[in-house]
Amino acid sequence: MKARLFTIPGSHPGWTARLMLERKGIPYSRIDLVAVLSKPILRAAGFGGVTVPALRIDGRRVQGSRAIARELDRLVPEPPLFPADPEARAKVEEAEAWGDEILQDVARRLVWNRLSKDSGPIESYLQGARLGLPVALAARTAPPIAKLSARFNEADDVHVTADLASLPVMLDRIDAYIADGVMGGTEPNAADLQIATSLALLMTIDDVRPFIEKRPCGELARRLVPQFPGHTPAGFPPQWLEPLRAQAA
Ligand SMILES: N[C@@H](CCC(=O)N[C@@H](CS)C(=O)NCC(=O)O)C(=O)O
Repeated sequence: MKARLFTIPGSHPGWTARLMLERKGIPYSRIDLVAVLSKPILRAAGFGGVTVPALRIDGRRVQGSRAIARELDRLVPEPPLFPADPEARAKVEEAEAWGDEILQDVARRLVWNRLSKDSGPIESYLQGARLGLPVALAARTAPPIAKLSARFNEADDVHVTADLASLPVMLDRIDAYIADGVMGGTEPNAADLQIATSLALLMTIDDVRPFIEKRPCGELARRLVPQFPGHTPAGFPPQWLEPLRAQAA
């Protein structure tokens, strides 16, 4: 089976796809793209959409972390990414969809907001990337890319303040998935791999990591995605973090 994964360094759903391919034992080549520039390249590669992860596998094109999960399960059923029991599967699918549609965006906005104001840390997100040019050189393109990405992803201060205010409830929700056995089993499922990578990205932000790392969800993310790159030093205005502090108190 031939597989080629198109991703962006530090893309959390890109890491979800990588982890799923690795879990299935499918050998693949990886093309790392620069954010924003990725869009025309994906089009030129024949994909219908403009986001990563995008996968060519066995001559087919599959785009989106959830579609990829299902295609991989179809092609290589073992180990499964979804439970066989329909009720258990529905719960995993609900958690996975929430991770994809809600949590992913929060993690993306928080990081792009910080990087659009200080692009220095971008180089740390490029560690291990296969961009076809030296990381230090690629990092020089960072300031305009970070600003455009922040704009495309609505990573403005208003959205990010609201995201930080809603994060305590989101973390409770993930810990509840773990307590209920929807996530956190010995064999990671599609919801584990979807949500853990967003948590891993969130934990690259020094302002946010202390509020996640010791919780069950933080421990799960560390176990499933120990190698996630990137480090953004503290920089959010302290009052934005008040909801997280209040929950931790
Ligand atoms: N929720 C979708 C969307 C993924 C998504 O938005 N990916 C981002 C990177 S994390 C992207 O490709 N952005 C385009 C860009 O940065 O230019 C999925 O899980 O596949």
